[in-house]
Amino acid sequence: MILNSKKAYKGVIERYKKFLPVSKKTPRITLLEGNTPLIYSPSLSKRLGKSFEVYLKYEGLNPTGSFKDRGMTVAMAKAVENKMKAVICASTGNTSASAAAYSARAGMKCVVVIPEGAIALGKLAQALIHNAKVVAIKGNFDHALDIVKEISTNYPVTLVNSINPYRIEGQKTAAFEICDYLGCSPDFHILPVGNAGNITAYWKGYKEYYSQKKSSCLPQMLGFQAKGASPIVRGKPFKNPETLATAIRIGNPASWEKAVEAKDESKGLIDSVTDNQIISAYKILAKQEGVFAEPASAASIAGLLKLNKKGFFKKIKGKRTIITCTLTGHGLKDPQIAINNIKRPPVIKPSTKEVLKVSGII
Ligand code: AN7
Repeated sequence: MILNSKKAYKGVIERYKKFLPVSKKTPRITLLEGNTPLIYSPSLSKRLGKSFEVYLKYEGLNPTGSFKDRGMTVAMAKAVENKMKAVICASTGNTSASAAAYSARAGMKCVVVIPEGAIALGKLAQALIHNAKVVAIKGNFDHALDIVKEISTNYPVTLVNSINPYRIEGQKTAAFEICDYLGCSPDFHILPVGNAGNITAYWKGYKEYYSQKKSSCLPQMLGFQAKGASPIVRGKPFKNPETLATAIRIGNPASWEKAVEAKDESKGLIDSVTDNQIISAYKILAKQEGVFAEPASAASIAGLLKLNKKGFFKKIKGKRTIITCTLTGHGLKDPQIAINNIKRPPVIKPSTKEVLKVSGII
């Protein structure tokens, strides 16, 4: 590192190396991911009631705009350490953006296989500009994952989907950050579930911190799938998953069993939310909190609101209840969804009077 200030933030590998499968020899392939803010949410806290505190873990502020960077830094560092020359992944978008950026950083060849027409524009732009070899298939994410698994088994290419254990290792650092920030673990942790790597990673992180006595309790894990792509809730794979939250349009999650384990061990739940509930939460976040997260991320908030309506969160006398919600990706990833869900601005004559009239200043 050129700038060698002791105090400078150096990314998740360096910060949490004691908890990660790395050594001094492991190269720090980093874009300074992690260290994302845990933002207190006044309006959501108010909705739940007096003794409740809701916090947003805003992962959209990672270098490529999603939580994937935490896992990718470790997966890429290990691929370089193991002298690999190429990586491959299937993706609903964010994994490909992250893999492409970290590959560029590492000087690694990167191949990404995506479902044609089902990737948000920002994510596709990222994969392309970082010079990944992008291949679109006439099929969905699940087909793409089958293909890359087969290729990585038979050819000298490292798979960087979350089946790669280093991805989970890196992603668990988000749970560490939350405990470090709060000084304890939250009572509930809510997050979207797609391929189910992240819920697996958070639960692993919370458990490790607890067993190392870095936190004194464990949260209940509450995962939310999109209704049209909710295989874990239904108990069987979806052949044709459908949701406007394309990031979690997954019919047969790779970490299915681990997600169920996280739910059971933590006495939590995995439930689903409709696209309408997702969009409603997406707008609440943007309008009332000033936080722009992509639709899949808003599934956390849609889940929070759904459970709150049902009276799930019980007030405990003399105790505050802390709920953390992961916002997995930035809203700018999918500008089209935003445009589709707002009123277009009026186009008027270039006159001061007209602007004053239309803008409601007078
Ligand atoms: C914004 O990029 O699967 O349950 O290929 O991009 O760990 O899969 C993305 C998943 C949630 C679900 N929110 O996380 C991919 C991909 C956003 C995401 C998820 C994804 P997992």
